[in-house]
Amino acid sequence: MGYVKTVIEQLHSKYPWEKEFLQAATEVLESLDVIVEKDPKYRDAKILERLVEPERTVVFRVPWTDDRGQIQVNMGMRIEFNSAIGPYKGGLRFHPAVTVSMLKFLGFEQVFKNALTTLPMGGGKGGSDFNPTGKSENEIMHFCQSFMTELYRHIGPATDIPAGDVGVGGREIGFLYGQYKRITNRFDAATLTGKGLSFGGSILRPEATGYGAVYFVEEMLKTKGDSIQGKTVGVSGFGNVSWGVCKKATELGAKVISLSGPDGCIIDPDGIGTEEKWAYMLEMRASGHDRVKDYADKFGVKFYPGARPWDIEPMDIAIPSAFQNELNEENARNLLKNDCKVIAEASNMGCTPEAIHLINGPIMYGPGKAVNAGGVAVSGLEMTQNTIRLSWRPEEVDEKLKWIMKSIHSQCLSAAEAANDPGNYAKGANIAGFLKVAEAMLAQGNV
Ligand code: 2IT
Repeated sequence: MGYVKTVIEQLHSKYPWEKEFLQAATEVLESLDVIVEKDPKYRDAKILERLVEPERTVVFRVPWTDDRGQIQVNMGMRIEFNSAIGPYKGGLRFHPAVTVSMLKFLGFEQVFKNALTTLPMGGGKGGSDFNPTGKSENEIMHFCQSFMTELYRHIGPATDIPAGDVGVGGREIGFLYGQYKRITNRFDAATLTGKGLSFGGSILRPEATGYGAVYFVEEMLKTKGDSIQGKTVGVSGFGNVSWGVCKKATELGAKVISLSGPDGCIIDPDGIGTEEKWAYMLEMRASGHDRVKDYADKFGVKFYPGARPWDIEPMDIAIPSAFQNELNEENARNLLKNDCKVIAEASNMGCTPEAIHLINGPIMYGPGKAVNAGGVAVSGLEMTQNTIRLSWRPEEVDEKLKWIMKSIHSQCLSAAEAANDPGNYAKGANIAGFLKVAEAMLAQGNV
């Protein structure tokens, strides 16, 4: 049996309950077929078997007291997946659905994504099943402090550098950093990224994932002699990533018509394109209610309870920006029917495998690990600024972000071309990321 197939089968029999992780790993491994079957060095060094097993996983208890004085207990975790090319780097997700499987899928994707950024960062991910919805600021702070009281011993500027993800934004990073500094008595700014501007954060980090995604889409369209100008864009979610997409897509002349939340979605035919609307998105997120209906009430547009934005109005570009598997086969079929040109995942693993199977080819498909890498890339720039104790100007950071997204785009295209599958960004991203990590692993021996 082929090497890739063997490793996929081993993984399925070893961790049959880890659904999301198996989904992510299978997708990546299958696209490495062309590379690893023709050169025995990968099989001899057991590179794939090592790649799919995290270097270290820390699981811990997070006890805290809520506003009523009741004791609460959550699960905390950090998965240090791969440090071949740099210290572990990746976000923290606070969400009630968080499991080992979810964090393993995110950590695994992060390894390849970080390799694509051109920066020296390994991959990791962490989080908790803590549900931030409806919690007071006091409860959030106490939870973050308790979480860091264990996490601090596993992280540091040369070891592991967490950041935000779903449920963890600037406010949470502030609380986490404060507790880290208090316990260690060190101002190690490069231990966390996404910090506030007043204590070592980078300009443009909040915008970076969304801006980067739009830059990537612009590069994709450019290969067809097209551009984002005048296009209709559908977005899901209403958090940090969606906010950045709305701002940059509008700036480049597109119209963003949708947002979504756990309660449903909204369609704004005038476009989510004003400072007032963007500020309101931040307000909705900060409220902790986690519902998008508020936008419809505020701006007098239509709310669709329980619906996803993909099927309601035709869109030229679909940018899932909320969660994994948020665009399925049926959504993909409708997008195809409505003549959608680009589907670009700003969320990690935004599309289901069945959706990807349908769209990759007929529609230009950008995988999360390439499209959303601008976020972690600017985190890398934040670490550098912390290390050299200097803050770059907004134009400097933006220029570096643009350059990195262009580089990721061309790495994907070149790798896809070399694999005889031109235009397959998903395959190209996996191969280009793999080659960088595998080379470092081979050079460093069996560790
Ligand atoms: O999925 C991601 O790349 C992130 N949540 C950002 C990670 C980071 O370290 O900035």
